[in-house]
Amino acid sequence: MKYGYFDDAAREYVITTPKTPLPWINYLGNKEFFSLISNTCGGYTFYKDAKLLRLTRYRYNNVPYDNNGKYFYIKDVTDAANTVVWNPGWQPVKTKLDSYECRHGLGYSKFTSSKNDVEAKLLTFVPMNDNCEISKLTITNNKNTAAKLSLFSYVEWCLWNADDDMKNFQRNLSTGEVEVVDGGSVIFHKTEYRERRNHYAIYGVNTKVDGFDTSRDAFLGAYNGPDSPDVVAEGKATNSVASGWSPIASQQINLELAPGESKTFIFTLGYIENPEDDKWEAPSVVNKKPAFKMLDSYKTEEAVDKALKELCDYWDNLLGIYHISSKNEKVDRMVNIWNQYQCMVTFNMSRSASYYESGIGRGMGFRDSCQDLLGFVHLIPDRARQRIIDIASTQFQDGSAYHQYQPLTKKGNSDIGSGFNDDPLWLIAGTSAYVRETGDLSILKEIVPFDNDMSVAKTLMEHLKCSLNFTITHKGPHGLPLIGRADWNDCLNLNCFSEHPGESFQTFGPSEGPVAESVFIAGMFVKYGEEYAQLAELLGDDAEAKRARDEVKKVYDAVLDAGWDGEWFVRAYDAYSNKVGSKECEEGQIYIEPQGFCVLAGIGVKEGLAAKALKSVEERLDTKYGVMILQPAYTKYHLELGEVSSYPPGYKENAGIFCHNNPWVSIAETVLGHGNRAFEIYKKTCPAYIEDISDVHCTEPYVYSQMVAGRDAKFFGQGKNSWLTGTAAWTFVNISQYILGVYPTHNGLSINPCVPEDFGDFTITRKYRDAIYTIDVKTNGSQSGVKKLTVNGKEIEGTVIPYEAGIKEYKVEVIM
Ligand code: BGC
Ligand code: IFM
Repeated sequence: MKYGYFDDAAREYVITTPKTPLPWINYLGNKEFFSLISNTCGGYTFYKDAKLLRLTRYRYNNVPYDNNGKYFYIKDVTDAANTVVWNPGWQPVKTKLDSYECRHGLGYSKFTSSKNDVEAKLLTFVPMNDNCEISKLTITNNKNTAAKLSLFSYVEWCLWNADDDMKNFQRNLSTGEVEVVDGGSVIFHKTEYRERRNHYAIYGVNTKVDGFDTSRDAFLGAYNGPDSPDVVAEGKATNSVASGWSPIASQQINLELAPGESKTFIFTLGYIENPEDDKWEAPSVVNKKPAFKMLDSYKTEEAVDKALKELCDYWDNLLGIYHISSKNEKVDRMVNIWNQYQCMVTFNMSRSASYYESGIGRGMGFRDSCQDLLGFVHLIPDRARQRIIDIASTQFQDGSAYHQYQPLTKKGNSDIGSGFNDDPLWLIAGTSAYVRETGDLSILKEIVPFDNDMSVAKTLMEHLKCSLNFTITHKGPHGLPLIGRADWNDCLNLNCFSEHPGESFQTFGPSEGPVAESVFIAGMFVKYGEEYAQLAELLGDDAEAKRARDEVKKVYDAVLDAGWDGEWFVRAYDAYSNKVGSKECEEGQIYIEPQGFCVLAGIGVKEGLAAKALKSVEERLDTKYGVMILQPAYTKYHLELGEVSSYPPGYKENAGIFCHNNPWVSIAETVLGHGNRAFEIYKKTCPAYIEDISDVHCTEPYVYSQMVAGRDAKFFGQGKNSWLTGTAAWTFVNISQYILGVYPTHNGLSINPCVPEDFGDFTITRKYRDAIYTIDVKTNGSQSGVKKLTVNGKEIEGTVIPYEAGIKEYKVEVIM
């Protein structure tokens, strides 16, 4: 069952009922000012950092779902005896609407709904170059008679630090301050200005208003929720000026519309940071100039339409960088629009703010952001460059790294600390992808601090060396890399039992240990050790390249010696040197991660083990909704394994379908030339292919979720944790670089598709460095192998089109 449809021409997903199984959201903002917005106008806004600079409040884990948003109430008083109150997004009043539509587009959302012949059209977006969210609301009277309406706006301020806001009531119930200007057309949220004197927020509308409220209790009534505000019921704002408690911004606009008449209002929710000079001059007197300048820029419809066009042009440009045209509508839709869009959202959010991540827990993840980079580096290489340097700046001198950092401060988060032994290698992955995309070797020579301390800075290449050496110097009894607190699988905590016998991970948290080893990190080391060697060669350091390759060889051999279980790769060795993910285990005999990653790194290909491992995946882990992370699911808690076995069977890391590592297996299949199987795996978790089962899948049909419940779960096939997941980047890497086969190497683009037999011919346009490649592929019903490659009329050997500076257009013909 579906709850909407894709409008590819508009690049929108059109939701046709507000009652989606879960809130289906969108992200607004591309730089520093962001909002989350659901299909019922729920959501919240922050500046740079969802924890530290939160503008509006949201109530997580509340009932009903999706509690709090930025709302407009329309009160139709045309017939005084039968007044009706409704919202363009249905929530919070939930009056049954006569029509409803929500269009989530790239950086904007549009709502069109109607009740009793009054129509509301709401457009909301964050403009490219301002720290504000614009809401343009047009109300049209479709009645045969004049309509009398009152419009009320509503946003609830968060007192900046979202964590403190939820906990420290003894203080924050007394800190809220507002200032009302222009009779209520503009409301200033000045909380903390007295103390910090540098930032405030505003909510303004481009018209005179008939009243306002800034006290939540006055607007709602002390015991009401946003579904039944007193002020709306009374039809009269109270002009309340908040002092402490819970400040809000609400305006009342009364309007009379002739039959067929429309009126448009523009609301601006903005964040202002004063220039440093202003800071100490006038305590508690807000410098209003920048606020009025901002409001002025969006006071006309023309200005708003122009800003929206700028946003759409920005996306046109970005999405022109990799574009496919094939007979597979769903592939085109995901590749050209939604998968790349999700990659950009993960660039902005990492794992911080979604409807599943509160914005106050995780910030930017070291491994997460490095992997996200693989999916957006071609879109925004300059920002990717800065991101790599920011991430590397949180690394320690021994190569290990803070697992997470806060986006505002860019400093490592010491509550979580380090000890995830895969982290260092992801920095090589991200940097290598950046250099292959751009050819910019200068990044490797940038001086980058360790732990943000410039007194201990070294070049980025030295940082990568520390990453490599970290694995080299942290190996266990089988010559395999030590796992530390965990590797990619956060929940595989193999050292906790040894340090706290009898105590669970939930009590003590995972710790580092001297013995437990990871075959997955071994796979990573083989792949990224080689990528490191190539970077060393580009810098002319052949000795270092050789050293790296010698080390890779040792780990490769260690995997063959101790990491092969007969039919598949072992997952790990625990703190007692017992195998994890082996036929010898009672539960959890096979894990997906080493099968995917070892094979994509090339391990066991020539030895004939790779194909066996992938066959085992197909036989033991595959389901109709995707490939499960492990089998058989753990039915009881294993102290020696940690959090993985704390989940009920079928959920999350305990035998869920972790979408993130499905593309690893699909890529691994392309390494073996299996186009049919690679694509079959791609399709199973691909949002566009599972749109029809939205009632089972539940999360948004236009983006990937972190997890789909596995076969052992009660709700097999149900998605959770949509949007912020490395799945976005890895599936884009899979489809764009491996299945469609356009892979950036240091010397130029390599074209080597691996598609299903019935995929048909296709054309890809790819901007790469400063040239445009038009790539026409004739597949001839074949799954893999390039028979002939012609570039600008000349046939070339191999699959790599040598990049030559100066050539701006490459016309490429591929015959498979
Ligand atoms: C996992 C969670 C786990 C957490 C622990 C996450 O990455 O998905 O299941 O609770 O890590 O740190
Ligand atoms: O690898 C992690 C990631 O960092 C956060 N989400 C879950 C993954 C698997 O545990």
